[in-house]
Amino acid sequence: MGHLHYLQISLATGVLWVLLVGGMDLHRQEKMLLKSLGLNMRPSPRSPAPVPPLVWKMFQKRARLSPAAKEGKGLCWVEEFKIPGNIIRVFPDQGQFMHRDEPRSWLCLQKRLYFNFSALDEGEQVTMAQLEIRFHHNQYHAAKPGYPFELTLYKASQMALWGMSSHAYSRKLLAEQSFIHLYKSFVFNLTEVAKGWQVPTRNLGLVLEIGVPASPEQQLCSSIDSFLEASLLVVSLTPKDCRSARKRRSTYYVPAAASNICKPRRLYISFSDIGWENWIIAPQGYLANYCLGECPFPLTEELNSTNHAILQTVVHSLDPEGTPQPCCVPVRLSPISILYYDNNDNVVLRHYEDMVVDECGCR
Ligand SMILES: *[C@@H]1O[C@H](CO)[C@@H](O)[C@H](O)[C@H]1NC(C)=O
Ligand SMILES: *[C@@H]1O[C@H](CO)[C@@H](O)[C@H](O)[C@H]1NC(C)=O
Ligand SMILES: CC(=O)N[C@H]1CO[C@H](CO)[C@@H](O)[C@@H]1O
Repeated sequence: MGHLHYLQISLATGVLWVLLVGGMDLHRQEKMLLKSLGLNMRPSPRSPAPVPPLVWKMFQKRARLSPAAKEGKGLCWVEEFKIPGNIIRVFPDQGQFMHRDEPRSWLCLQKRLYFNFSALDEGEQVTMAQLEIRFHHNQYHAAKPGYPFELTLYKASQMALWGMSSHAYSRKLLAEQSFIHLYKSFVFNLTEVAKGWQVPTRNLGLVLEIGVPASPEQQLCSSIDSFLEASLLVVSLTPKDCRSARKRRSTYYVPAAASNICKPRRLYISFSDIGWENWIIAPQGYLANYCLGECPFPLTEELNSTNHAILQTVVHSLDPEGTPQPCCVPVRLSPISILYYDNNDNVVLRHYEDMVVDECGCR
């Protein structure tokens, strides 16, 4: 049997053992790791939407942050919107077009917008939600000057039963906007509305209407619905993963000569090696490192030991058979950000604590 090699990653939710080489129950290990990442199973994206450019930019900016910047407000603060948050999700719209059975001929389209919030954990606090409505078509203009499109957005507050007309359930006006050109994209602040959607029964989505009220005929509409796309960008905060002002020690200086001594070693974890490349968008892997080395007697200051570890080395030096040396373990870890698709094909940018070993010590 080969040599077993374990990497210990302690995440905010607990301590996990990831099996790198060897024959343990990989499936169970993977489940534990996924759970600590907030997922109940390994996502397998079916029709994932492309990552919005804004989210890419946010990821790249976070990847470039220095360790010191990450430790400050760093990864639990969204500088782009100046709000707290460690998880950024983009929910694709899952609503259906509605049947227009009323004689409002100027109405071009009526659509339900629905964003499935089941991916949000109980402990998460929504700090921002922004709806974006885009039109792919960039040529189309309202047929005649003086006939602008009118976009109206409602919050649905009672279930619309199949076949009911749009007025058979209650809805609350959220926003109105008129526009001439279809190539514009519109952004609406839905923070307050989305906060209520964490209770699934209260999330009945939105109703979007677009029409040309000034015109009596419908031909001005063209096929506006075929190039409509909506998504909701939601920022949330899990306070347990954002303990502020965590005490961290200065970087561990490792003398080059003492190669046998406990210190961080390079370990690059590639997500494709663990079969996660189809749902983790970026990074493809990262430098996780691990701790390895001896904790010999006498323990020097650089090894940053506990009093207990110092006493243990003393006892070990007297009785090497009966008492082992202290262990070389991570004493300082730093976070990374991961961009991935979750089980609902949402794009998620999330901050994870304690993913990289920066410093080792004898414990
Ligand atoms: C939301 O997503 C969850 C998990 O994928 C699913 O079980 C649930 O049925 C969805 N809800 C709606 C209303 O589509
Ligand atoms: C969005 O709305 C929330 C709550 O109404 C408000 O606190 C916040 O400042 C708004 N954000 C922007 C960018 O306008
Ligand atoms: C080398 C090293 O990291 N030393 C640290 C050990 O711990 C003390 C007290 O926590 C720090 O002041 C040292 O910098």
